[in-house]
Amino acid sequence: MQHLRDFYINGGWHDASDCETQTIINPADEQSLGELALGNAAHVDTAVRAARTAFAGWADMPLAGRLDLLKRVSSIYRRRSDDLAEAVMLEMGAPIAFARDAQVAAGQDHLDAAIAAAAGFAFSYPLGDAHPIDYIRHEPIGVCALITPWNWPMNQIALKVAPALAAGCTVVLKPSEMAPLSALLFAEIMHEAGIPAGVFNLVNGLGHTVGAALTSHTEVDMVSFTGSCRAGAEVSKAAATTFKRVALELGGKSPNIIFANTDVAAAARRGAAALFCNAGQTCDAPSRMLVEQSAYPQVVDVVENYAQSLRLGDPRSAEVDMGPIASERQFVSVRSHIQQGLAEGARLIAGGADRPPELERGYFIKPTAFADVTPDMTIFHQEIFGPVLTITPFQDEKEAVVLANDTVYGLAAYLQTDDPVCARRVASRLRAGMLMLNGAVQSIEAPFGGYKHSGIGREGGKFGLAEFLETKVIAGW
Ligand code: TXE
Repeated sequence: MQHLRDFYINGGWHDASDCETQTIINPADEQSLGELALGNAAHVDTAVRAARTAFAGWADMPLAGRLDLLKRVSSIYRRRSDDLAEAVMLEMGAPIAFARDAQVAAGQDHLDAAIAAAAGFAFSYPLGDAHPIDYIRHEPIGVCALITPWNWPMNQIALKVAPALAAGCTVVLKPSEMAPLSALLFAEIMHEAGIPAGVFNLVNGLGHTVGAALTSHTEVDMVSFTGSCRAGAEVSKAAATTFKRVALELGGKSPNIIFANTDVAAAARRGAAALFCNAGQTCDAPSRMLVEQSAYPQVVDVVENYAQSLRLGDPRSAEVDMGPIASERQFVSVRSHIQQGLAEGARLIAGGADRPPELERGYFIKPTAFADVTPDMTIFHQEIFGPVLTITPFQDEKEAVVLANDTVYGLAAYLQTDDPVCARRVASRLRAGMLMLNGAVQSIEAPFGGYKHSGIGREGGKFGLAEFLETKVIAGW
């Protein structure tokens, strides 16, 4: 793998071979994929200053010029999709078909959606007839630090880089230190597209060093972060003293309410499939299934059969539905949640904490489901971020809403019912940023983000673009 010991700064590859390194581990076989250079505050400073110097020219470039460049990025990204998919598979264990058709494809979709959103965005306009002298301009906020995680690496990078650049901002990207391979290919793509020096920079490193240096740097105007609530809180605190704008996309424990009046088997299967895809490592996964009592035994049955039918194994194989968990740290954490569920008395209906016997190496966890999970249990509340589904019965609509909202998170909520009046009533009572009714999936232009501890701000389409803009009024225009 090229560039593991380089950072991309000011339009070129910056040799970082004298830095400390971290071994990148393939979660499917626990073997080394290479040594990644870990940057420090001095590298961050160099990258941020390059971004600051480039800002005026990039922000002044007509929108069409910025979008032409992003279109070149999009077309090179398309051409290099197989390389990106291979990198995602190696670094975080996604099965190759899923890596290509979901993980890398999502990045492509976000690149194209950001271009379309910016092309149709009203960056300036008179305030209105009642205020003829006031003119509104939305201007790029400045230098942005973009900090991304390992679970959907290309999705999250494209979802931040593309709108930031379209808005006229310059950026320093710090990808996850656990999944840096696809990010380095992304920097190669930016370089080949001809991104002007300093507009896009990448520094690899750890959260408490490179991440912290970015969030406290006086020349950074905004931090857009996706990751854990723990790190999100640290980012907010570090950013506060220099009054940066902070956008946070954090965790979730999203409820999936299934009423008995719907096609219960289809709803249960769909819910389980959505949770187990990407081995449960998706922030808006429907990880808490809430089921109307009369449909409960049937749902438990369907989930049990579905979980047991999934094929776990080598992500290089086309015959595999689920790969390993992305890292040893996550592997340990997910297994301890499963053990906790057992200790607290939840009924294990599929999977468990033991390694699958046929997979001695790699961070594999069997698709796991617990029934009879009650709100006093830890697994009902904590984000597990692995292939672990909980199922809880409810008596009526009122109890379903109370259970669904009984969480510090508010990212997504899923609702299955054949009664449209009930669907709208319940949808309006759920405290979450994204509501999916009867298997509908939000469009790529829709706002992505959550209430409560799930974060601050929205990504995607025109909503994501707006996060990177300041608002100015010019009176007397
Ligand atoms: O996340 P971290 P981890 C949740 C999920 C998972 C848990 C832990 O529940 O089990 O978080 O995952 C950078 N200042 N999500 O430990 O540490 C870090 O280097 C600045 C949900 O891997 O938050 C990496 O680039 N940056 C989530 C990024 O934050 C810091 C996706 C994510 O790492 C930092 C991932 C600091 N002080 C995990 N500390 C989602 N919302 O999709 C860390 N980082």
